[in-house]
Amino acid sequence: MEKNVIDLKEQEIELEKVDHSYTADDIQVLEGLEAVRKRPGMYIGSTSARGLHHLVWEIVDNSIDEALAGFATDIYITIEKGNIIRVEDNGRGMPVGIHKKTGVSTVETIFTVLHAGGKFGGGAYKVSGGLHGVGASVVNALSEWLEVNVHQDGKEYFLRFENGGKPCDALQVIGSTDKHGSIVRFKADADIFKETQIYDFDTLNSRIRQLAFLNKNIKLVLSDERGEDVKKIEYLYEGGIKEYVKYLNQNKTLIHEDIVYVEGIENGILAEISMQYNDGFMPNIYSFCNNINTQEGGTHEDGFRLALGRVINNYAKDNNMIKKEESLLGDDVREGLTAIISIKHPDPQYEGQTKTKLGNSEVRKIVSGILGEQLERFFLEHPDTARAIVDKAILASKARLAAKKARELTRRKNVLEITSLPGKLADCSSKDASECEIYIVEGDSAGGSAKQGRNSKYQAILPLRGKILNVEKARINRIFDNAEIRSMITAFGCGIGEEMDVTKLRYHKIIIMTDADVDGAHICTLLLTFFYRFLRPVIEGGYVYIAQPPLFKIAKENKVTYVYREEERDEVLKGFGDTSNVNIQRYKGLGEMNPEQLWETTMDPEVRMMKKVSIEDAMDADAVFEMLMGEEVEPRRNFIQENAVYANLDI
Ligand code: TSJ
Repeated sequence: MEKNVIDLKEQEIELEKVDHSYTADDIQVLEGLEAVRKRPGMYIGSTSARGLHHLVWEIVDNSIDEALAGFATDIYITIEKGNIIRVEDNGRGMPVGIHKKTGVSTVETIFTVLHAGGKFGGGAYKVSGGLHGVGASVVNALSEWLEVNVHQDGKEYFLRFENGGKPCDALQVIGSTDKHGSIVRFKADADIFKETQIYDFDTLNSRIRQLAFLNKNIKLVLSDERGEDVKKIEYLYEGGIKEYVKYLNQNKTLIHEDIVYVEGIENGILAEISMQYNDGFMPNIYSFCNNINTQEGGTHEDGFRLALGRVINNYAKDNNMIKKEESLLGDDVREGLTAIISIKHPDPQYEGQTKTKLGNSEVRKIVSGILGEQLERFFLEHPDTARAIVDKAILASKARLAAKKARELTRRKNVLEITSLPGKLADCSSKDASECEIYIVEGDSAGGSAKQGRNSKYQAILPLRGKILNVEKARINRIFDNAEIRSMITAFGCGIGEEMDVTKLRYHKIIIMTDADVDGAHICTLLLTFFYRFLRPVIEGGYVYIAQPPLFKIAKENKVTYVYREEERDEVLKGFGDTSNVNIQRYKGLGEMNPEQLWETTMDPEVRMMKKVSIEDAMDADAVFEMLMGEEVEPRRNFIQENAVYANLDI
């Protein structure tokens, strides 16, 4: 493979709006950052927890670029006490010289001129300044303070900004050093991030692990210094996306051992593909461009599908596994396939509703060429694997025809049933979907309490018996035969899969309420997997929540406090002072709560805690359970859980 060395001779920053007189520059610069503070959403999407975490990625991406350019190997990301973020790399260090057009140091320019970072350096695969990449100056603008240290040529430089990005001084030499690299520390501005300034360890951890998978041989270290015990996780994947596929398939039964990995570079576009089949039926195909998950697919995915279909059909025909006139369809060859397609492109064009569809047309042929040629060779070298894959596709094609009939039957049945809601459902009286909620409750006894405790005007209850079908492991006809799934579909009223219409959804909050134990967590996973596979717009629309029942009830005399986290329990106890006649009750299941308690703790919109499920979270549902726990917490409780209730469970 060619080494991706960026030509970095071009040191000049292209400034978009900067005048050549320095006084005028200063005004322009201030106006730039002021604009960011006035309308932060325009630059980072939102000022919610999501926007807050975006600041971290904006900085980390710059260090990734330095590593992709071949100059840094290690990146440290630390959450310091007080929710201060520190990002450190061992690259060349940001340029310290005076910048021609601004008359101040390049370091200062990077942090005070909008988009300066994105335009910086020429050439290859910059992941910073990408899809949402807005540059380091935006982070500076939205920080209470930000500090930069540069280690370069024996000297250590320092610069601090305050009050939304104003430099406190010029860049200074503060000492000597034998290291090289860049360090940025910042504190997000509470005036901007009003909702929360607390970083979620799991959110940072999942993305950092993903970045490590996508960029092989870069060491990424995440530390959390906020708690009493420092948490530290180190990632370095020599195999890159090959290890990503292994990770995604870790709990699956494989139909072949060796993981396919191919790579190639053409016209400055680097393409890597890795894949392996499991015995499941759902495809798990994720594509990326410059480390961004292209959720709407695009030309790299098209190229992948093209080559995959062609190579498998050719092999099947050449080896007389199917007749010359037959062919396996795309759905057949993708059944049970886990694949990562990752390209690095110097000038990506994004399209689609969410701008996550790769549009560059030259990519289609490049990816299909690289995969086509190398997969064909892989099949010749691994005939057992090739046969296992083709056999699976042939089975899928037979099942497809059977399933089509079954689906037609079910569809007709659904039409009949739609007039009568499932018997187990206790519906609400309101018909205004925007105020209606449906609780999917584990077990009849908890379902009973929920029915009695609810506000029947806008809260519906659907109890589920036992475990629902794992849709990852079942063919389509069995999915529609499952009683629990059928009652959900009928209750929701919006159909399913290709025929679904989210505007017909009868409840704008679908709330999963399961016990805070391993079984409950498992049911929750199964439900989310089902939603992800068949009701994706419902997750995308933000309609799905996970209820958070309390773990403990602490009572002293007639004062009662409900506690939702282990750590919180000790705080509450301290608050009680004398603990002699304190009664601590650990809730094991929802069934232990009477209807009033269930309402008070878990269902009353004024006090309950819920986690909103995001599509990213649902993505590798059964691979990492913690990821299913969303970032947003409802409603007006002024603390955010740092760890999900279930996060420490071993599933
Ligand atoms: F920009 C930033 F603040 F977000 C940031 C940049 C934050 C962190 C933690 C690191 C970096 C960064 C930038 N790491 N490495 C670099 N490299 C350069 O800026 C650099 C250095 C030298 C040359 C050259 O041509 O000599 C070019 C570049 C882009």
